[in-house]
Amino acid sequence: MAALLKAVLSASEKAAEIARLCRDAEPLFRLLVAEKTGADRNQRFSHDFKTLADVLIQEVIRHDLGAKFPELRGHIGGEESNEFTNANGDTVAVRVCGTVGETAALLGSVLHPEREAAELLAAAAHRDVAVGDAELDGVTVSIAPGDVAVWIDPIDSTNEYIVGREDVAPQDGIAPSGLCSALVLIGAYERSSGRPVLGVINEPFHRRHPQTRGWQGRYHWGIAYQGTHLSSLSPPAPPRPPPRVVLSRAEAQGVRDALASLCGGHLRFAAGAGYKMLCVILGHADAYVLSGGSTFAWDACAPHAILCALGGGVVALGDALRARREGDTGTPPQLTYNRPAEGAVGAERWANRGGLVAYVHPQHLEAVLEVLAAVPGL
Ligand code: 2IP
Ligand code: CA
Ligand code: CA
Repeated sequence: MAALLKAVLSASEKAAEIARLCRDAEPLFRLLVAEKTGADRNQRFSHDFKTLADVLIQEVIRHDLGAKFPELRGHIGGEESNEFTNANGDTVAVRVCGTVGETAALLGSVLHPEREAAELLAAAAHRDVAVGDAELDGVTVSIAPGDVAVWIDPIDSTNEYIVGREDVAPQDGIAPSGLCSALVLIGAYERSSGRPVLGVINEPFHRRHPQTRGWQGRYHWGIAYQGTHLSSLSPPAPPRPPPRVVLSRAEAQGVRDALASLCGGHLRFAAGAGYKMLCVILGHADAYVLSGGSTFAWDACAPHAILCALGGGVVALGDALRARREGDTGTPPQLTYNRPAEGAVGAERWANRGGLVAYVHPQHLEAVLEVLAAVPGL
């Protein structure tokens, strides 16, 4: 398992490098800005540049993990489809090729005439990124890569990534929006049960180096496998009521009102599904509630594994409320990651349809479910 963890961390670091490169290297940043301002947008290719960055990052992670663990090939899924249509109307499958030159040529066929941009991206895709983290040598849990599958969200909170605001002050540790909520999420789940077992969250834009002003990232990981719970984070502080809850700005009014009455002044709003779960992981919030189906397996798998490693989890809100109303007093069902939703097509197959609650302390989960059970229509 340590080998798998190291490989996932290295892949997340390479992904973070590419995400930073797209904001730092002028030929790439120009394309991002064109997208943000709408200037020249979608003129060159039928997808936006943001999507190309996402697709490339996902393919780099898929390539690197598959190269190290052939048993994982065919079991690495992600948010993005890798098919692009270029200006000539040809369909190009974005992938990491055998050499940097071949990858540059392939990306060039999508990005034409932006040759420099294609070369910069190809070089980053082929760069070796090693993780020198001595702590990992002590991780001895072993799990066969052939027993797990992977979900990737190459960049979560893409809107914040594009807009790129750096001046949003955090409130009690939670940034309401901004570049810091753009994250790389890589989660592994057990193929047979669908339970999350390993998660990595990489924050490419954690902070600016005080002297060089260059971006410094950081990562967090967790393993919850067959009774072993390990994490890069310190154990959570004991629970203190009332729970501090973080929500999407798009959350339904009835849910907001119910939770506001539960947590008084402690209701917070933030961008990014992954970032809100990270806020719970880091202890800035006690729960993240989402009543709708606007997150997907790739949003939740990695944070969920880390939450499980810390003694918490992510429950399926709709199922939990149904069971509760039927008088079931058992442990609410956790989200799982191996079964598509019946009757759904496309990305919707992997939507967390009934919403979710992410938490560390079961007491906080219980308090949240109790008030939500009284919300009509939920
Ligand atoms: C999105 C992103 C959004 C989130 C949405 C996710 O993923 O995290 O910010 O909405 O649920 O699916 P909100 O910010 O309202 O929580 P992506 O950026 O990868 O599309
Ligand atoms: Ca996402
Ligand atoms: Ca994404």
